[in-house]
Amino acid sequence: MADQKTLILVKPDGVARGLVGEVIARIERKGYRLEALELTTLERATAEEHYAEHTDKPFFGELVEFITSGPLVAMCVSGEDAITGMRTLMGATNPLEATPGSIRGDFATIIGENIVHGSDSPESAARELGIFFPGRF
Ligand code: IDP
Ligand code: MG
Repeated sequence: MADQKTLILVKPDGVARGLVGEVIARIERKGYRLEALELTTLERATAEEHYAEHTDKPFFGELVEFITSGPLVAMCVSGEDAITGMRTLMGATNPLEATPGSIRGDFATIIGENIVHGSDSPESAARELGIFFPGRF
């Protein structure tokens, strides 16, 4: 058990569909805390840095296109085992496999537009929080 901080994004599809409040409500209801929150539209270079691990994937181009297509909400979320806990709250990457009751299971149908991002490890969380909230966490 550990108090952790993680980067959560409500991606442009979630913002466009008016799901920001819904996602935040689930995070708060679960018992996690908001440490920082910002509405922002990513520059291409920032998006490429954020998704650097996927540079060689065939879907990298559309991924960067999509994440820069409109405003997103970036948050630092904290709590006990918040990194893994938020991944559970989000559901599987592919909404087809995401359990009903999870954010992706309840609100998404396709993998490219799956509403939320959450860091997948302490190393990713530190790196990603440094991109979105430099010098703060
Ligand atoms: P994650 O968001 O659950 O951590 P990752 O494997 O890190 O999943 O992929 C990053 C994002 O890239 C996913 O959330 C999804 O939107 C998109 N993605 C992943 N795999 C595919 C794919 O095969 N086709 C299109 N988009 C994908
Ligand atoms: Mg990931």
